[in-house]
Amino acid sequence: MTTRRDLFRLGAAASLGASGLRTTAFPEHGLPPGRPHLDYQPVLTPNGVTLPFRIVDGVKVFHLIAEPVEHTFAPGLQGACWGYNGRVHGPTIEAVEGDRVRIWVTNKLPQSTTVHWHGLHVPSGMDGVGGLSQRPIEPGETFRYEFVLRQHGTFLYHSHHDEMVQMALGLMGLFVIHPRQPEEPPADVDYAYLLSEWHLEPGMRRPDPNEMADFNVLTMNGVAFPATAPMVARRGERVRIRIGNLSAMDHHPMHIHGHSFEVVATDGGPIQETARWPEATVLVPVGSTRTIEFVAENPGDWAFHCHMTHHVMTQMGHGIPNLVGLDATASDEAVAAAVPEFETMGEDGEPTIPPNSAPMAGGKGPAGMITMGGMVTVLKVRDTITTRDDPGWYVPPAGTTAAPATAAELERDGIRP
Ligand SMILES: [Cu+2]
Repeated sequence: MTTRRDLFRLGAAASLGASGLRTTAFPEHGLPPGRPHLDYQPVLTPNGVTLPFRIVDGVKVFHLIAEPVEHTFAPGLQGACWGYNGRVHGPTIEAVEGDRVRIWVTNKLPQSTTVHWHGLHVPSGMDGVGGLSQRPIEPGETFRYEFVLRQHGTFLYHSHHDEMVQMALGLMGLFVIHPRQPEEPPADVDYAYLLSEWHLEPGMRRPDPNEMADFNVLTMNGVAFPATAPMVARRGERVRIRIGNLSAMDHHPMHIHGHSFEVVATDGGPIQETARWPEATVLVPVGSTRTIEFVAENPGDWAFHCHMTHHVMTQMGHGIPNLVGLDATASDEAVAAAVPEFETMGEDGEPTIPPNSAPMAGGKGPAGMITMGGMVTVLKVRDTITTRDDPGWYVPPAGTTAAPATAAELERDGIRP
């Protein structure tokens, strides 16, 4: 007779089997290196790049250089950051399950650093935690990290030494590993984002690592809307979006318009199909990744953004007294004198913007100002596309746009405004 205890044991055995799927035994020298476009469809990192590699004796060789970077968050907003290979964030590392990778890390920062491979099952001494798994990489030194990739999915890399400072300044990137066996169903297009947050006083250039709560520059792949490049999909395509979050203090509920999706994987591995459920928003906690998939079946321009309202604005929306309901025309001058950040949009022009700052919201849209900034991008779904370049604004079919009421319509429906 099968006892309850036996059932638990069977359950335990089954879950061990499932974890076997996540970490596969590969030979120490790895499998033949997976080739882009032949063995996998490369991921697209909007506003970012993929780290090049070379093959040496069957090993995929990469080179990361940690260094100071002059970074542009949005037009007019620059930061004195730290990044990899001249970029914030670092280039996306992309490889295939079973690859043996050798990643050289050169430190051109003014202080010591390490690199941690977040989510990867690596040998302990390759884990990159300063003082725990290795001694730090001193300025001017180059260290070797080498291991076989035993998983597939969306992972991260970041400094794990003086983390508060080094991550606040930008030392992080995405690490995407494709499966050795093709997935079913395959994604037609595969986008990857790394979310982060910064505190940059208007007029200052150095992001403040001491900030704990008030982040005023919210970024996707290091840039704030309207600097974020759109995602582009043909109607009917299966779209994958990989989202990593290495913000200092905030989880981000990422919301898509016009569609719903399933979360198919985390940085812990794939989620079984029977364990998925539909969502239109996915919470991406600090220090995690979430991968979502859906069929782009609704033509149009669709916002994809963090749903925290203070994360869809930039700099100027912070620290301003509550002025809602105030008769602005009567009090502008007094308020502007007391609160330098405040200025009502005048009839005769734009508000003045301090040097090295971005307006708290806004990009020009086809129907006026888009009143969002920060952690926002746009998914553009079209019946036909020829490239993944920005196809411009969607032109809705006649009669499918919200429009002012006519008197006849109001009369017909018995609406008395
Ligand atoms: Cu957010």
